Amino acid sequence: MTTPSSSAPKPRFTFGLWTVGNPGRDPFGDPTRSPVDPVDSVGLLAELGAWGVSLHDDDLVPWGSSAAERDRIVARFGAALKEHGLGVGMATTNLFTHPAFKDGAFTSNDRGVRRAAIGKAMRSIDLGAELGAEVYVFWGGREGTEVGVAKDPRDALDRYREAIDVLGDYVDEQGYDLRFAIEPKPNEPRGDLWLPTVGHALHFISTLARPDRVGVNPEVAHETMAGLSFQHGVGQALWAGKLFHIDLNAQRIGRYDQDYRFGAEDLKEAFHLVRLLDRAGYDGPLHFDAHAYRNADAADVRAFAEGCMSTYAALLEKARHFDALPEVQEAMEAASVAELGLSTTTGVGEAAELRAAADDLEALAVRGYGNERLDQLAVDVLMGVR
Ligand code: GLT
Ligand code: MN
Ligand code: MN
Repeated sequence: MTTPSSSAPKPRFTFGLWTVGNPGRDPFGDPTRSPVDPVDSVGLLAELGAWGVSLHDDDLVPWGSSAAERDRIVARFGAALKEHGLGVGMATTNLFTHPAFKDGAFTSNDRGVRRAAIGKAMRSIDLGAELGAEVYVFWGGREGTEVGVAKDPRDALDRYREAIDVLGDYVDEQGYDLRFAIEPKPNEPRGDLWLPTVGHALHFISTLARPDRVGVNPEVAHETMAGLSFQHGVGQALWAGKLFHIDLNAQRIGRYDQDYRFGAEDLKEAFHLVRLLDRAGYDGPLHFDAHAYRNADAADVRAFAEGCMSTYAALLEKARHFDALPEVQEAMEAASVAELGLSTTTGVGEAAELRAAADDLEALAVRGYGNERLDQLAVDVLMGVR
């Protein structure tokens, strides 16, 4: 098997404080694990070889803390990051736990809630900037509805855009070096969420006052819940220059948001994803937004975190091995994979030739594309038999 070239940058693996610190609560049952001190999560992640962490404001500073408590907690956490040499990949705001956000945050029907949500995001942006976060994520946890007549989708999108624009102004005014990334999700916890997929989010971004500042944070589980190919969603984000961050986990189609350990489901799609990110030269944080099974104890949480990273690293090796195999190169040739990268037309004065080209259809129908062989080669590599 080929080894990755030593010049390739080391993957920057990150974990949310809410992932390795996940207490194993679900809608039907109480926590199965004890709360984890964020400073202990920093120590664990450093020990396991992660590059950094990510956090919601409330993961670090419990809501309701006084200003003095906040400063003490943030200083202690910052010192732990420094001590262990960990970075902060992204920061975000919890706009979904507090009961005031029950009808949404930036898109609540109550203007007072919307203003409070923007204010909470401002404080949280200050925290992210203070900790040196690269990216600020907007996951619209409760931005949606169950009742079709309760909200006009056009008004909701106006308010969503207004919030992101106002927060962009705030980042500029404060002089922070922070990019935004919108995280789409089709449903859960609301019946339907606004910006349900990568495609919806990409269009929304094009309507913002500062589209350059804003990209997407696609999550494996969320696109898969919608039955979509994650590779294709990420591919379109890369194509648009908008892959600012990524949430890695595993999910089966048609289920609730499972957030399993990366690679725990659909290894083949995970292989496609890792191969795409590698070929595209994505060098942003590789963020595991996943949690251990509810029956995991502390030792198993460790196994969970190690598994996320080791599976990614193994798939990266498999992807590079796959592309280096002579039989794969032959099969790619037979499938005309590189030909899709060539322009179809010369762009000028070809209408007559193009019209005539339609006469070739019968002859063109004869060829095969060798996709069975090509796909089997990927399966062989994944199974380790080639
Ligand atoms: C929550 C959600 C995730 C988001 C996090 C950021 S919080 O766990 O399920 O997909 O990325 O707000
Ligand atoms: Mn996520
Ligand atoms: Mn999820």
